[in-house]
Amino acid sequence: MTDMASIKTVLKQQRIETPSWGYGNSGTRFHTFAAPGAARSVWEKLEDAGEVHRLTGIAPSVALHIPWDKPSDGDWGGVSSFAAQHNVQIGAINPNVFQGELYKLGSIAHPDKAVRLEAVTHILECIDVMKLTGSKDLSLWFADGTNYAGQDDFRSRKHRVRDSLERVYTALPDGKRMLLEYKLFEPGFYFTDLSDWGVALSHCQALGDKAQVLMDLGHHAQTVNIEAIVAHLLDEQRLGGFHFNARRYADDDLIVGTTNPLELFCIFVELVGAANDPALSSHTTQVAYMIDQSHNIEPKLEAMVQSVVNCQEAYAKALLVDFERLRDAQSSGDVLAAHRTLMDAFKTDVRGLLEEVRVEMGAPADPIAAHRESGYLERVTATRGTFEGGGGFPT
Ligand code: PSV
Ligand code: MN
Repeated sequence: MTDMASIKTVLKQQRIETPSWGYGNSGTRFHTFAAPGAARSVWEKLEDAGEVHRLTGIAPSVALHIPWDKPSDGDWGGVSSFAAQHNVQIGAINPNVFQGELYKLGSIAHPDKAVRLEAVTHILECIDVMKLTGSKDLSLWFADGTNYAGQDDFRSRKHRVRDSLERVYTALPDGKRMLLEYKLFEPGFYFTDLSDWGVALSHCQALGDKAQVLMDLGHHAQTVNIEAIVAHLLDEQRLGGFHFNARRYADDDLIVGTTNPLELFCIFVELVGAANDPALSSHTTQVAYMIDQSHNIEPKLEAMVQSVVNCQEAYAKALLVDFERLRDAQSSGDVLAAHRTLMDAFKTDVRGLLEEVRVEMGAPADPIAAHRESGYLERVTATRGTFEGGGGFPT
């Protein structure tokens, strides 16, 4: 796409979902630092998400983690209306089947049927939360895995996972999806039950169309070509969504686009390429773009605004790729012309274009500067103080 008016129109339709847990204090296993003004409750997280949406214009939904975000009175309707008052809606619902003592040996793959049932029951309750909040996506990540060779039987675990997922899938109403997230390692260090995209994909294909794969950028082995996985999942029409973040070493949960901007750009190039393909364009419209980060030392709100802006920049650059020139170079075997065509777009400074897009959408031209000048952090710090405790992940 090279026509600027069309590029602007498409950029205005971009949506990035922010995670409630990114607004609260979070830490490493060494320490959780207390950030002035960090959100302490679901209400404060929704307020902050509303502010990120006001600043960026493209972050109108918030993913919730249950039970971290469960209101004390259990009134989910109240959560939805509070969100609406702050111009955001409830996005993906993330069950938590990894923090209870009972989950030491797993949740849906646990050898004990009673534990598996408890995990499934919690996920079914999360489907009820979806119904009450209007959420469309059930976002599933399992910490299930093992630490030692021989600890448990791989195939039995696979059957337990499949059986549990089938119970959940059956309860999923039409119009709602199950997003299945995979992760190479951690907390299991020998094996994880949903270790990679292939395992997640095979479960999704067996379950049905409402089951889609969720890719978290931090959940692969070093050097894995993530954009190629994106292409494959798109082509299979099974890419449900992303958890955006960045890493250098493991699942670092740093701000997306900071350590490897080229990778993020290449991911968006695959998405734009698929959106231009009539066979895949409708599939690409349902991909959920979510941030999943742990802001340990950085100010939470500014980190979130920066994350959204980084996704916006990567997308804008991907939209600038001259696909006609690229396909010509590819089909004629002109390796370096093809590469340069991509890099031309990657090296383009899109900041001016995005300022125009934001202003036309009624958002500030520079969301970071606007945030710093707004006094929002000072205001919320005056009421929230500096809370010594969790709210994010891990705590
Ligand atoms: C696990 O590392 C993960 O990426 C999953 O998406 C969780 O839902 C999220 O972190 C927060 O615990
Ligand atoms: Mn994730």
